[in-house]
Amino acid sequence: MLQNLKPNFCFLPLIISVQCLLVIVFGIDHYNRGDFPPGFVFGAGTSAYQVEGAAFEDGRTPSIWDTFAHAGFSGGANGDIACDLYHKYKNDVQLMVDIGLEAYRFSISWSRLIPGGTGPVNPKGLQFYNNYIDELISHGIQPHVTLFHSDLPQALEDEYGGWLSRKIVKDFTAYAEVCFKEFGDRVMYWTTINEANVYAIGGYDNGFTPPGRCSPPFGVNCSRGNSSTEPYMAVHNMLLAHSSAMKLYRRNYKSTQHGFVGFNIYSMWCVPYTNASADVIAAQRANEFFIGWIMNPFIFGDYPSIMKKAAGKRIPTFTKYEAKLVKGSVDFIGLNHYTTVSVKGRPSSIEKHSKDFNADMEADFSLAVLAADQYPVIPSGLYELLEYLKEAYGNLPIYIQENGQKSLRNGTLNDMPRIEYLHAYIGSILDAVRNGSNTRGYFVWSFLDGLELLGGYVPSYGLYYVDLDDKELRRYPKHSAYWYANFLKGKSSRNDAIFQAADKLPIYKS
Ligand code: IFM
Repeated sequence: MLQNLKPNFCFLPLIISVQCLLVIVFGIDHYNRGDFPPGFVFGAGTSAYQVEGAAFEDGRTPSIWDTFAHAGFSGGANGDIACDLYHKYKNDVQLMVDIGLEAYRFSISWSRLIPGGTGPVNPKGLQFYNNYIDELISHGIQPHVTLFHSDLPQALEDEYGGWLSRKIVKDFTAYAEVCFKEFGDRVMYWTTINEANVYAIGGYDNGFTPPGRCSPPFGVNCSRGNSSTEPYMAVHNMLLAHSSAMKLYRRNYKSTQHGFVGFNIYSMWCVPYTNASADVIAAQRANEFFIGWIMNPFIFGDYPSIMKKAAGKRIPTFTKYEAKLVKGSVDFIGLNHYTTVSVKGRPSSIEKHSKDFNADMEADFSLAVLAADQYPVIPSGLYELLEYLKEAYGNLPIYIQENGQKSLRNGTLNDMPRIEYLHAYIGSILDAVRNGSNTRGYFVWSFLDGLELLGGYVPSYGLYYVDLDDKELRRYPKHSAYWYANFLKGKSSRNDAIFQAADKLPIYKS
């Protein structure tokens, strides 16, 4: 998603830090699965629209992501068929078993389960997710379920503007209740909302992601929206919807199901460009905007004061009731972390008359943003992020729910850079855990090469390559899949583990 943010920063001088361009070797090099504490889980993940396909089958209705893709914004690609996991889930679970995944993170398609967004449950959607969960459980794989991953039912967007309306709180809670009631006997880990912060920026500020709203001069082709207020409103309603679902879970399900409910943040880590105090202050400000926007309400019951000061009346105020509802309403935080960017302070020169999230955030600094085919490998950034969360927010349980290397889908199964990336980042988590971080799990993004919001099927994150030219959509393990399998078997995590030929995975045949 980082590249998705880039255009929004274009009006500022970009300062690409040399640090970003280097692969920084950090932390412990040799470690193995057994070095992690008991209970720490390793898995991989995908989300519904990116892999399921069967978009028009068995009663599913379009989501805002379908609409966005069909309008041509995903490079002309869409998720109509995607990896066809809807029909191939049994084979895919077998591939997970081949790797030795302990847990699997996936999202439920709201409009497959409740086609109207609100109202009757679709029996076929219910059956599919029951089967999928059963298949995982029967193979000893722990399901971690996300309820919302960018795919709001189009019906709710049309009816009342989706996340911009307070009505979403009731409908989201009802949807969550269906999931808790139907699947909660087997699902212990629930994440309500994925990447609320960048969902709001992309969807309502620059308009580059669904539902594609923005206002001039902050986005391109803005035909509707208000970039100055809507991102703040959307996050506010997401926090309220989450907290309402959590309240319901704690009241009606926790005592019998014993599960955990968390919230996910896209957590790019911002570091100062130099040690100069202007840069240090600027980096802190960026982290408050990206991370504090979500964390402060959960821990302190309010937005960071720096944000309130910058946004004034444009950021909603929590009523006493809302603050109480939101504060303490997470059992864990899910982090999607891909890279670190550096931030440079500068004297503020231009007085902006109209402002959006970025103008509020960048009052006096430039954010160096790197759009690259591969994310710069800066594992020290993840370590620092985990330290920061521990110190600033009281060491809540954390799951790294997405971390992985972006490459181009070109058919090659030899993805050594991805192995280096995964090895380095997992090592940095072990460092943080040894230093007291309450991080409890790690999920590679992603299990399969799926649809990307902006790049369609050009970018690739998967442990498995999916041959889109093959009508069977065969999956092929990349070297990173072998590496992860060997790591999970407890073998040395270093490169020599990759080619232990005896452990080669079977090639998938459908
Ligand atoms: O594929 C996406 C995912 O849907 C959300 N987080 C970022 C990933 C990589 O771009």
